[in-house]
Amino acid sequence: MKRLSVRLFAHANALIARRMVLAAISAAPLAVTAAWAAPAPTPIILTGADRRPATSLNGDWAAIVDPYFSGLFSFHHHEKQDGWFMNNKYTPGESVLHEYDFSRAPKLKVPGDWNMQRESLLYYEGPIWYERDFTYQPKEHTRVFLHVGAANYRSWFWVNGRKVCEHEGGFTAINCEITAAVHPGGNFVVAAVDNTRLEDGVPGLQTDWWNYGGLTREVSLIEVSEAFIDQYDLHLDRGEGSVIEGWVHVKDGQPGAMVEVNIPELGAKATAAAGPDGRAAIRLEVKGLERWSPETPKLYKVVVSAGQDSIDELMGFRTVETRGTEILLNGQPIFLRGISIHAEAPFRGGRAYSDKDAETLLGWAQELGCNFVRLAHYPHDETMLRAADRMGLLVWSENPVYWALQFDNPKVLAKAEQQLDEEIGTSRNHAAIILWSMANETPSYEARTRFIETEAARARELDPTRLITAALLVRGEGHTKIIDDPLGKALDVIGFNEYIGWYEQRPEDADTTEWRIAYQKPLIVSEFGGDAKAGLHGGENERWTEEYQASIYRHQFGMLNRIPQLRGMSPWILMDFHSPNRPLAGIQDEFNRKGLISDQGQKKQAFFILQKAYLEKTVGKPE
Ligand code: GCB
Repeated sequence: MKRLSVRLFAHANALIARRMVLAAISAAPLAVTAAWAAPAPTPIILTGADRRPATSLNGDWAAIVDPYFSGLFSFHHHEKQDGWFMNNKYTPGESVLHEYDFSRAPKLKVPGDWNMQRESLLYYEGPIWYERDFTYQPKEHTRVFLHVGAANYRSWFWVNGRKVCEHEGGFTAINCEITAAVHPGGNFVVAAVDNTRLEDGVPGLQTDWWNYGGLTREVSLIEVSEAFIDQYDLHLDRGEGSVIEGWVHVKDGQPGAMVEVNIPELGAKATAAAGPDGRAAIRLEVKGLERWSPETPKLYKVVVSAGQDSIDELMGFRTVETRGTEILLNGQPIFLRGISIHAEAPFRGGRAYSDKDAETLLGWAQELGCNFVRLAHYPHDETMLRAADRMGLLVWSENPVYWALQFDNPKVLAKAEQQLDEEIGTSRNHAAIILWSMANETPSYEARTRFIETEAARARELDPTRLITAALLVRGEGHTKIIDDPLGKALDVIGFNEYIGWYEQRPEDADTTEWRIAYQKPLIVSEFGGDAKAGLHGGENERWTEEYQASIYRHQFGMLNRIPQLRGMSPWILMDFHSPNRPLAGIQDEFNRKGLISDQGQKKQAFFILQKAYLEKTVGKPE
């Protein structure tokens, strides 16, 4: 205690908090150690978390780089979480953790990946400890959650020395209840985030994007009442078109708890009682509804309430379905003029997380003439989905089942399903999302097919109102390409990636390529393209030039127009993005250069080629 009192902490409040923990340690050292190391409850899924009043914990967090993860695993037994932090907790100056003193540690910004913040962390793959102080006044009958927009890839959280949760998966939100861990005044939160790639991870070891680590999205505290609305689903009924239906789930409510959904602008209100499972079925007759569409992205204020709890949502209502080889939006055939987008921040690089990032990326997509974006290759930030709702861009949302996973490992399936549950559970009320994509370019064999069929069935069960897709690989050589991956059976819409003119053949080979497609279903070409360094000019036959990339695009359109069931496209990709797989010095410099726009916002020739085709509607089926 004496030594603690002479140490300087950033905030006096935090000092008090730590003293209290210290006092507890001296009183009952074993009990506190257990609280620090004990398995923590799993995080919950919160729909509309960003619509709740929140206290931001963004900003500077103290950060300690711990490449051997000694803080979590001791040198005696690596299988057990009993490392330095576990055994001693974070008690600067008072434990054997003399070296691990957050008050002296440099800072990292949250939200933000660590790779782009410090040169020495550019290639870092491993654990980093984060710490931040906060003040809090607990309120009666109020529960509080630590909300983390995303932490890549595994993460562990403690509040005032009590472990509050663990999570795996780098692109979905984490909500840890911390009600029992906080106290009045100064508190502190410690997070360990580890971006080590795992053989049994989702994604696995290989990806064509940078493995950005850290607390990459916003962190906040969210307060709710004792019984609260954790998830809800409201959507326009496909059949009648004048009924909004769905459900609201009340967590820890009394049986029969009353739920209300109110859309003031439509004068529509419904009340329903929650069943024994906490779920209340909702049905609202609506008159004069203006449907959400890319042309009219109308959003309504929707108030969802139960007892003391209430959320103000902003939602659009539309239907999406297939009929034969058509995709129908609000009952009308639509062609998806799209572009693929990574969650890479324009200009500054690194992970995108802000409204401004979303508006820049989606603004470029609109300028290109898009009505559709493929948000590859993992669930994007909530801000991106809100922006898509607002701006009227249809969305393909994707889970990170990418390339080779351990498809025969049931643990991997469980991880993929958990991420799918989180993706659908948090973003199911965005009118913009029309497609859930199960996978990208996975090799066709039995275990893979079973794995993704299982996922697809789960997605359908969770959300029967949207279409299920995946980006498939194409078979065939020369001028006949074949799409017959058995996974196609499980999909509503077939996506496929092809790189004619880049990884194979010449751009002009597209002119004479024919497609054989085993499924009478709508088709989306979910990727095509090639690399070009912005500002590098030369002949059409010179690889890496803007002219070569433009030529790939030009030759694609005729071929695509000869595929009668083509219902959309999302070429690869809107903007150049960091990838360690792209080392070519002077050209790629660790960027995948297939962007139509450079990472610094320079538009390449291909941007204007695609823009013209989209604006003049010379590619795709007339709607
Ligand atoms: C693909 C992948 C995408 C890559 C792209 C490329 O097929 O789906 O993640 O970045 O090709 O540039 O090779």
